[in-house]
Amino acid sequence: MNFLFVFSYEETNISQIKVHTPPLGIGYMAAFLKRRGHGVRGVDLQVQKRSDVFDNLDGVDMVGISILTNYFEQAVDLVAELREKGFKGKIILGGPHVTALPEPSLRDSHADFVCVSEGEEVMVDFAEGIPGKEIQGVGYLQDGHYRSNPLRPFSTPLDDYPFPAIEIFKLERYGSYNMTLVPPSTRDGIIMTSRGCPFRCDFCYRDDVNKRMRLRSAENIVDEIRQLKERYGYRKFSFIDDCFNANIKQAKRICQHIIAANLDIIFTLPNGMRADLIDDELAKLMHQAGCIGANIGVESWDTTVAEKMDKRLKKEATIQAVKLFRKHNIICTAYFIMGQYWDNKESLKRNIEAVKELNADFFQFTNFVPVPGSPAYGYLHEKGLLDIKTFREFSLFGSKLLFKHPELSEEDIHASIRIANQKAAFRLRTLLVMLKRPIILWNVLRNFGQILSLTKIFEFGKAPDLVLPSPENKKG
Ligand code: B12
Repeated sequence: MNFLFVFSYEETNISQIKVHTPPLGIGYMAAFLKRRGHGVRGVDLQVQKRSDVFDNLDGVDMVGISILTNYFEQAVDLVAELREKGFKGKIILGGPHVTALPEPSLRDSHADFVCVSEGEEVMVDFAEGIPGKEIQGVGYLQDGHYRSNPLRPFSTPLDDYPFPAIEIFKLERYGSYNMTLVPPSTRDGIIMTSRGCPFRCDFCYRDDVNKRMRLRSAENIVDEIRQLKERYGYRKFSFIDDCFNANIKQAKRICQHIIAANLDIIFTLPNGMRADLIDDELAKLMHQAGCIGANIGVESWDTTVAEKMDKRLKKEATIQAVKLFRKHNIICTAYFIMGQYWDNKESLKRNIEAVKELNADFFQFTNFVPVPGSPAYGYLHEKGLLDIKTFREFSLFGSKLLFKHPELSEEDIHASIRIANQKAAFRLRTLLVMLKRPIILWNVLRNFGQILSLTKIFEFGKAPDLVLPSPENKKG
């Protein structure tokens, strides 16, 4: 059979981070199908034109569309256009948004099938000619009724997965996952060393099928790095795990194997590491293995809010993590969410104060987005508090309040993000980091426009009357 996979994406006027990496989800499904001799093409709308989809339809039996929430409406339009242009094959949707909202995704899109959770074995079943109605993990409509087949437990060890078939994408069009730390021409090799996450932060999407975290062996990961280096010349890598150091022993093992294999690479960890699972040995091994940048998900500096969002991170551990990364020459960015359901003016003010108290190299303060599939989305939905006109507004860097906040206005949150980013930008630390790594200064100047629209640091509006935490509350 012949398959065409499309990664749904569109540029909108809502500020969005312009990082594009080859979609590994499609890469893995393609590898599974190619290994069994099926034909697979890929069109990634992050870096390709919509017309490329229609130029690649000849002889295709099935189109699979991969969807993040922001790009759901775009995918719905694409299904309609495929039908209008007479595509007679089957259309299946998948990806985080669809796994979170399978029935509405199917009904709103008029696709033939939806895939809940991971699609490798689902697509192989389709390729082997098994009717969709009998495939585990598939949802479909029967006489207008939504039917979802039992979910597929994960049996195949990740080490037995073929490496993602990223060759189906236009690899020369992708850049680096990290816009600041490396020269602009850098292209990243993208690797996922594990699947799933043992933590349960309420703002994070998770595919509840794989509650258990699954790890690859360090040998298998080193083999993939070596192959990506030899085949595509990658020297800079991004490990995009949900939580690279959820298992600190595993994280050390991976670094030890990279060092032992003499791979001579550099890498970054763009998706927040767990700050309380970093010790001196791990930071040292990460540096020796080639790590130049690691980000930590702090999210809130207010103990009550951090507890309510199930982040459960002690401030001391976070401060220690920043110190260890500095000691071992690893640039650290701390992520904070502003405008969580639990936030109030005092907690927002605390997050702003974290700039001084934590003093990480960089900070990223973003808008709270209740993504479908996250506990927060479920909670707000249940309480009828969601205020969603279009999923297109689901940008971390947008400023739309996507639910009725009990205490804060859109302006409170927008202004607190602006002030926090201003405080973070105009610090001695920022200057010292740039002097130590001039490439960062060069990249900031080169991406100045985008950084301004993302951080709003040069917007000088009225400061929201954020109440200062009273001294007795300082302890919080
Ligand atoms: C890499 C990544 C990015 C990259 C690029 C996207 C890409 N290339 O995939 C970048 C940095 C650009 C990115 C950005 C964003 N991201 Co992001 N990102 C990820 C990350 C860390 C890894 C994705 C990945 O490769 N996973 C590994 C593969 C194996 O899994 P997968 O992609 O889910 O695919 C499997 C299944 O979903 C399924 N499947 C997927 N597609 C399809 C299609 C078909 C037809 C079928 C049958 C099955 C199927 O089978 C696949 C194989 O098992 C995930 C977290 C995660 N763990 O997945 C977040 C994640 C996907 N991102 C998320 C979000 C919200 C965003 C943003 C929209 C944030 C924002 N609001 O601004 C932005 C969008 C901006 C943009 N530029 O697009 C959310 C999505 C939640 C949701 N409900 O949509 C996630 C899940 C993070 C989270 N935990 O909340 N992201």
